[in-house]
Amino acid sequence: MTATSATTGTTNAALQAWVDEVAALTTPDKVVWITGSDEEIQGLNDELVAAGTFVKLDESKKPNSYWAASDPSDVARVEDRTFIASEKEEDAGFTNNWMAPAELKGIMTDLYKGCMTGRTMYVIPFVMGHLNADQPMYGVEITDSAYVVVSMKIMARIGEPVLRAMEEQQASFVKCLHSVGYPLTDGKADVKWPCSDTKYIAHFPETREIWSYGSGYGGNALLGKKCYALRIASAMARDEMWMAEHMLILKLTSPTGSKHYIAGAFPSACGKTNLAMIDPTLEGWEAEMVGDDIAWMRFGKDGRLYAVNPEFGLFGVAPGTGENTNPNAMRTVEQGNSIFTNVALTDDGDVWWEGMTDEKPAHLTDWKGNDWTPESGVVSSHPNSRFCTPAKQCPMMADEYDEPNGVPIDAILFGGRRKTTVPLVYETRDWNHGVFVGATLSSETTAAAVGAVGVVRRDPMAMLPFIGYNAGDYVNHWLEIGKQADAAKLPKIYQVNWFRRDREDGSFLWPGFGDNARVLKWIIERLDGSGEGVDTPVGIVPAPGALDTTGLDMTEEQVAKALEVNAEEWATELGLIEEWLAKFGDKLPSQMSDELATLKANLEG
Ligand code: GTP
Ligand code: SPV
Ligand code: MN
Repeated sequence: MTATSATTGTTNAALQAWVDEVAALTTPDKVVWITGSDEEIQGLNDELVAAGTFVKLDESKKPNSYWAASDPSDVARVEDRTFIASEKEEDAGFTNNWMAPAELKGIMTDLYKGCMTGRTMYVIPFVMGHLNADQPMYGVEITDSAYVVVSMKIMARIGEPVLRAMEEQQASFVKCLHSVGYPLTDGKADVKWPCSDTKYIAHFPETREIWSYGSGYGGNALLGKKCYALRIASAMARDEMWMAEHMLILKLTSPTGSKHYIAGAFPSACGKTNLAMIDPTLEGWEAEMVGDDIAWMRFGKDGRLYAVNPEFGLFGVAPGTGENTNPNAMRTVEQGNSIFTNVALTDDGDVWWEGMTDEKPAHLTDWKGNDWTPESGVVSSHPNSRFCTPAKQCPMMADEYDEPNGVPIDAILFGGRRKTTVPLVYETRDWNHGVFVGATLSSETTAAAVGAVGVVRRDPMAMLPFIGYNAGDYVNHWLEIGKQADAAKLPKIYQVNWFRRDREDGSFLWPGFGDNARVLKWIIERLDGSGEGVDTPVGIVPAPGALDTTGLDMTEEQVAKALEVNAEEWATELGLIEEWLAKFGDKLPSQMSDELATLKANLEG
């Protein structure tokens, strides 16, 4: 295909050449350069409605919003189909699937041949982070999915202004190629959610390229997010001494007006969006969101770590989001301009999911398109159903979100879902101890990725599925970051666990959500030097009475249970940690062996 069959083109020569090359390979009917204008996006939404992919929601309930149901096989990230194709296998490491780049490109080139037949090829220029950043982080996604285009419009800064800047700077960019893998050969009719049984989510870290095939689901298809902003960016960050992390960014203002910025790394579907949008139950505390999923952190001139949220939208887990748990998310999606995927549709043109309201609607269309009633005996919404909504619509978005240099981070939280063992909160002794706690972080698996749910696995820094290189080198990079600044300027590191259960009745020991502000308050008091803590073998936990439980319906004994460091549980944990660290082989930084020895001695002591 030549540039003349495109609706427009670009004076960025490298980009034009790549677009021509992909069009020649994938043979779309036409090429459309996405400008990002409202009219253009409206046109695509209308096309998606006509194709049956979208159902438009009632304007009076959710203005300018759409419901989509995916193919039931295409509902989450596919970790076993995700590849880090570095030149050397060792550079992908034991946590990643690896294939030689030439071999993988060979296989995928065959798949891409003619894969856009009968379709439109969209070219989406985008920037992760701010267009006026010191070093704007450009990408271009080529896709044959209109669903991807309208989702990218929400999730990233895209279109005309980005392309013009790329042209002025003749900027380099991350090449992101995506196809749903469903060519309409010989006039074959389209389906509501085209995808393929053959899926590849491929990353080429050395050449900064992403090739995705066969899935339309968020993390597999919106390539600016996990593929670029975490996997490729983590490799860039290693080379350039910064950090690309799976973290929320939260601003907290205390009743006396002191401001703190906290970053938190929790695995997928383990509470980042909820903490980023927290509605504190403590009088006088104000929370504002800076980011809910990804943080890029760089050292500022003052030697502190500054974090920016490179995204433009929120791609949040729907189930469990409701007035009682996350009112700020409800306020965000109510304004409309959103896409809801794999939730249930109400009879009056709105959406519903488990946990939105206590009372269940009498009738729904479930995510599989079936009639649903409270007696159906199945959930109405897929556990990984998602809302895709503009970040700026969140009523508690911090002004600092627009600050290209980001916010200085005071504390980093590592968290996960653990029924046992891990206390509600503890403080690490220093940066290296914090890195050890991050490197050995664990969580029960969730529906955010295809596979078993509820199985405890190690998830270093909540980045297991997102580290774009060798995990040993990644842990070492964290240690190197720690050497770049005075200890006093580095964030303090904490572990938290909102998900611990009562051993007797299996209920959550901690109410979570807005009450997590009580834990944040203790952390801030520790930063200010006023919070009281007691030493345990694993770290410092709040002293009895140090956690503000005013107005909380919990006995002292229950609080103690949530904070307990249980010797038996930790003996088991130590064995699991040792097994995990052994997998790093000679890539395990010696500091981690030292920390392990300290933990062992503390537990035995
Ligand atoms: P990704 O977008 O997949 O990276 O997930 P996330 O880390 O942003 O997770 P999210 O905040 O969407 O939470 C996932 C699920 O955990 C939701 O169903 C929440 O209701 C639930 N959850 C979040 N915070 C808490 C909490 O403090 N306590 C309990 N019990 N559940 C929580
Ligand atoms: C996650 O799985 O961690 C998500 C959703 O945030 S996705 O972007 O689809 O990966
Ligand atoms: Mn995530």
